[in-house]
Amino acid sequence: MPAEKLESPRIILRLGAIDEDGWVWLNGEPIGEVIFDIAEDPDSWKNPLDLDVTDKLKPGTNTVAVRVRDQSGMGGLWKPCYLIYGDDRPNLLKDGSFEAQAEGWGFGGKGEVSHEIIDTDGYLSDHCVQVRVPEDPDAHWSMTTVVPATAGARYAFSLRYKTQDVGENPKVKSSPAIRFTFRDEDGKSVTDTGGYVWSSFKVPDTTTSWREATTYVKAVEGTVNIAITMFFHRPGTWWLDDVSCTEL
Ligand SMILES: [Ca+2]
Ligand SMILES: [Ca+2]
Repeated sequence: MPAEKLESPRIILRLGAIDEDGWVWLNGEPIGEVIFDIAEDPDSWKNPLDLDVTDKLKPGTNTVAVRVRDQSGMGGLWKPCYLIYGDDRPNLLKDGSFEAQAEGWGFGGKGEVSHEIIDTDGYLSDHCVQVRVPEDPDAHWSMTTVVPATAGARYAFSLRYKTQDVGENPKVKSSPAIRFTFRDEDGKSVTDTGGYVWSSFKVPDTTTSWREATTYVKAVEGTVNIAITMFFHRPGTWWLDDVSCTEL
């Protein structure tokens, strides 16, 4: 822990996901726990546990201890863990909150899809995007944005979402799918294949509250920016908010 980083106004220790129960200590002091409760939160085993460690870290080496108890299926601490520094890691997206009416986004799609920026029921805010995808295997919705990036750096791309009556698309199983294009100054792809890197989220048909999904990418050699496109092929109603891309 470099001493200057301790001056950050807020420091969060993010434990990627604990499957299922977990207890966490920092330098021997208990700082948090998560107890899996299927009625309370059936997804806690795959979601991040964020612990505020502002004023709890010291310069130099700090020791984090995590005890995990698994009682069903696979278990463990199984997603990347890292520190998030207050304002040091700004969202690279121009407007991922949609409070500025989706500045910096390009919208697209095929078929009778529709979207609107609604001013009710955003995630901890007013605005979010509401998307409707019809029952049509050829229809889809897409949203694209571009973020500046540094070759070799790792990035977390995350969003909040809700769904209602989302069904299957017989042609496209992995949806929503996220496409990353690492580009040079001319906008050309710089991956070995000259193509894309794909990721996807497994999302329930209907959610009762906002959920979070996160994926990670590493910018390849020669990257100047990353074009990020989200594709929604599954029919139904989607709400999206607080889309972010941060350098880790
Ligand atoms: Ca388990
Ligand atoms: Ca919002």
